[in-house]
Parts: sequence; C-alpha cells; structure tokens
Amino acid sequence: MKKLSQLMIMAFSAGLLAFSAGRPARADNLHYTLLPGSTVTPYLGAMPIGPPEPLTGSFDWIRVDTGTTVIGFDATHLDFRSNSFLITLNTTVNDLFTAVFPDSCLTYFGETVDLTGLGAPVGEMLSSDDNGCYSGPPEQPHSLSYPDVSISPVGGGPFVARLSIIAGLDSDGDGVPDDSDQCPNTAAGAVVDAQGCSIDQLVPCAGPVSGGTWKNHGQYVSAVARTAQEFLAAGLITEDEKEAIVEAAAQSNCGF
Ligand SMILES: [Ca+2]
Repeated sequence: MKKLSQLMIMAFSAGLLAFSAGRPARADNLHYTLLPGSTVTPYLGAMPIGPPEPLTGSFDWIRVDTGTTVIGFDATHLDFRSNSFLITLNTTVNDLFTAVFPDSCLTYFGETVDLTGLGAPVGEMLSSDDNGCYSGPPEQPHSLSYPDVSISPVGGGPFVARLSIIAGLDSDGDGVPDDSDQCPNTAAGAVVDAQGCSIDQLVPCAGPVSGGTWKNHGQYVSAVARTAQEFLAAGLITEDEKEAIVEAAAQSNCGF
C-alpha cells in the first residue's frame, strides 16, 4: 500500500500536469534568503561526522497555481553555501516538484543539485513527510522552514548531509528578508546596509528622507559622502567605489 505522502504527491503531480497543459505559468517569483540558524551537517550513514555548519544563500520559488486548493512552487536559482558545502540547482526545472499545502506543514520537494563537499558533482535534495512549515498566506509565504532536508549523491555513496533551512521572503532581492528590511523595493544589484537600505534610498535625489528638499547641491553631495563613508567603514564598499559614488553625486543635478 502506498503511503499517504506518495498518494498526495501523485495527486499533486496530476494537478500540476493538468495545470501545465491548460494555462501558462503565473509569473509570481518569490525570492527567499536563508536566515541565521540554517545549517548543513555531514553524515556517514546515520552518524554525523562533523558539527552543523552555518549555511547561507538564497533561492527562488515560482508559484504555480494548480487551480485547486494546493499551492505549488517550482524552485529555481538554488544557491546555498557553507565553508565545506556548495549546493546549487542543477536543473532549471526541478525533477519532482515543491508543494505547500495550505493550513498544514505538509511540504514536499525534490531537487537535483550540484554539490561539493560530499565528493559527488550531482546530488539529490529531498524533503520528507511533514518536515517543513511556512508562515504567511499560502500564495506568498513570508517564511519557510525545513528542519530536516536530506541530500545525498545521485547513485549512492556513504556520505549524506542534512540541511536545516530557515528562510525569509526577500521581495527586493537585496539579501535582507522583508521582516527586517527597512527599505523595500531596493534597486536590483544595489549594495545595502544591514537594514536593507541602499545609499540611493538613504540619500534620495529628491530630498532628505526626513522630508522636504535639499537646500542646495552641496548639501546633497555631503549627505552622499557621509553615507558612503559609513558604507566604507562597514566594509560594504571599497575606497574606489566610495569615490565613484561621491563623484557621481557631484555630477548629478540633485539639490539644484
Ligand atoms: Ca531593501
């Protein structure tokens, strides 16, 4: 007799296939950043052979509306790192699928991944029954946790690893999860501080964030220089980058 989970996986697969045939996929692309507390632990058989290592990185999930009560996700851009492990998505379309069932902790996914650290170029990352949870609306979970995701080399091998993933939605993709991001909608690729704010957001061309407008161009350039110095001191930008930022501010027409 098949386990309940297998039946649910089959039901979900059928729904996903039906959906794929009927309508184009929705473009809801959700970006998640791993939060402190995420770890990877290597195992030899059932025995851990090292302490849990901090795991950082991010992944995207594309929401798939199956047209039923099941909300499905397809993981892309998986990119996890620790001192010993590098785990990236091997395929643009996952082998199985990710499913989140509203109002429960039943989640499943299986991804073929490239990995270093286990002595194999390709591995398989799998969640197991009811080991994941999310919070927030099912169509846009703002946090996800998988305390026991297993990863093992395709084709077998003595070494496996277990991941404990805690992730937060990062809508602007700046690496700071929404819950602690004080500056939403940061421009793509912009360097941000620990609060998720770029220099452009902290020192807008239009006027100080406290309100009003710049008294003059010099006040704007001084504010940019001051903030760029803080970013330099925090190790976020180099001296050359700081100089380029201040030069760009000087060349701008902000404050005129
Ligand atoms: Ca931000």
